[in-house]
Amino acid sequence: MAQPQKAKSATAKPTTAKSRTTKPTTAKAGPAKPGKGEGGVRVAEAEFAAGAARRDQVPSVTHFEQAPEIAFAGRSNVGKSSLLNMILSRKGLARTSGTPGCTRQINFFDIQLAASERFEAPPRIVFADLPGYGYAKVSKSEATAWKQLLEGYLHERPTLRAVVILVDIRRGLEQEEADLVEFLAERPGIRIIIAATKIDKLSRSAQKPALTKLAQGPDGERLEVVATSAETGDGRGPLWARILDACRVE
Ligand SMILES: Nc1nc2c(ncn2[C@@H]2O[C@H](COP(=O)(O)OP(=O)(O)O)[C@@H](O)[C@H]2O)c(=O)[nH]1
Ligand SMILES: [Mg+2]
Repeated sequence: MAQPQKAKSATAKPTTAKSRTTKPTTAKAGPAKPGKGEGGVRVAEAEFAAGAARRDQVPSVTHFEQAPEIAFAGRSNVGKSSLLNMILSRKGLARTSGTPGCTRQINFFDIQLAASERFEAPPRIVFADLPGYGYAKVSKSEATAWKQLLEGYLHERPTLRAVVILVDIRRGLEQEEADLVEFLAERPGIRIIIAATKIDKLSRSAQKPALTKLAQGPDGERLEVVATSAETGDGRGPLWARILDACRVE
């Protein structure tokens, strides 16, 4: 992992998010769309770092040198693994359609970003893949244990900057997601990003009203929504832009 050196020069430079529109694009983007600005985020390294099924297994933030952390939450089958692979430009890093048994833990991914002149990005970032909350057919004691793990993590993780809540564009925000939004409202320092998944399943004309509806939070507040498709690569740039923006705020 020799990447952080290279990335240092990018953080030292006083680049702002705005400058990206004026610079010529050179970096290649992820799987599908080259796009502009953060669409060109290049993931130099991404590796599975740890899995935590219990509180005491959660790696300490010093293990990641206090790197900003972004968590991903969503019910099973929403397309979480596919989206993680898409934005990381890695095919099999997060397992798609894995057995539920594999996802009942928080999985931490250690990510090194390549430096870019077009946007400011931390050299290192951690993604936490949260297990599906609430839905799986498990025993009550098991469900309680997950809830404690999840809520403890969300409450106490000092480096957590944002939670990306994945919602299938065809289903919209349901009770479980609304509960999570409300839970997170208690920690205003943590950004909430709604990622609408599988937008390729709807026609363009049907996407717009569905997205507008999604932006309506449980208490009538506006939520930040990004439309994504792991199938086409749509939304990679906008999602990275929000993630990097959340990383910039201390
Ligand atoms: N059409 C379409 N299918 C998707 C998309 N993302 C995921 N899927 C499919 O949805 C299913 C569940 O995806 P997966 O990533 O395993 O969901 P997870 O359980 O939330 O991790 C798989 O069959 C994927 O191929 C997408 O953007 N478009
Ligand atoms: Mg999965």
